[in-house]
Amino acid sequence: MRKIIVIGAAGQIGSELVPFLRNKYGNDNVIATYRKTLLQDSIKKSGPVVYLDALDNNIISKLFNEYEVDTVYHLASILSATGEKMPQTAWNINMNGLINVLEMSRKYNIKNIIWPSSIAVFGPTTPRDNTPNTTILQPTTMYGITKVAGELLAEYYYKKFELDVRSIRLPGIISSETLPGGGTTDYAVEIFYEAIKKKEYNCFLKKDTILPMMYMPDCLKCMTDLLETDNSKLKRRVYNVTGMSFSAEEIATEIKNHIPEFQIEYKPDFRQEIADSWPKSIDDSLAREEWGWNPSYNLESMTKDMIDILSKRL
Ligand code: AKB
Repeated sequence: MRKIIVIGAAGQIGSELVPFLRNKYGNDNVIATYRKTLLQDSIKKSGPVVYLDALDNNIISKLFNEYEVDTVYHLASILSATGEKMPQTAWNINMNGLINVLEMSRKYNIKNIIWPSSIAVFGPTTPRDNTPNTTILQPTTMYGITKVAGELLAEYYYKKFELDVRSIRLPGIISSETLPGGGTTDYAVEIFYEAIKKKEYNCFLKKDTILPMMYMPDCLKCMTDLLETDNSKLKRRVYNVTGMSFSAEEIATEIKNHIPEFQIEYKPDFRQEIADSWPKSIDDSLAREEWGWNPSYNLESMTKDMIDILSKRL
């Protein structure tokens, strides 16, 4: 059985990945770590929980040793919109956090590391439709710059030290448990909360802005399928993945099919420029070929599920 540590367990992905992993690998085998944001009670009650600052090598080393960790999910990161407000902090947390985790993983012979990259590695010079796995990477956000540098570090540690780091370029993730914070794709989650609570939403992107997205159940599947794939099948360290692509207007129309009185207004802010620099759709054929990636949700099924879950809870 694996001994897994999840760094950044309180975030949008971590808060759902931890219960998913505990279910699959056993409660005691998944250590949830947090820094600023406190963990949900259900995570605290179901297994080990510890404080970890990825900038502090001593704590990482202590935990790897104490729990005999062999697998790491390093999720702690500052996202695109917050990164534009504090670029130096984004560089510090995203880059120094990653290199610490890689260094400690090398020292403690960690078997596998999963570190999410993002569609933010692409920029205005990248082809925007059906963006290939190997293409121009010239991002214009600090977040994107840290993700490109992180991908190169992952390749470097694999080639030089045989450290098995694997990465997926996640699109916007839509989920019902924990709100995302500080991203450009966050609108696609907020819109559901506002549609259910207030029947209206002020969207910070233009209505014709199309971005790649994925529903959380597919994201969890993707992060665990990639981990469990035999290394001999993988021809690269970093994979494009996607679930669906839609415009802000298309998701609003889909929500109206369930909540006819829902109204949306578009008031683009600084995040529009970030969204305009990213692809509209992603070619994830290499992930499909090499490790069987196959998402289950599209705009229609994701919207129905989100509304069912959130209507009961809110
Ligand atoms: C963001 O919007 O910054 C993230 C991402 C696409 O990586 N959700």
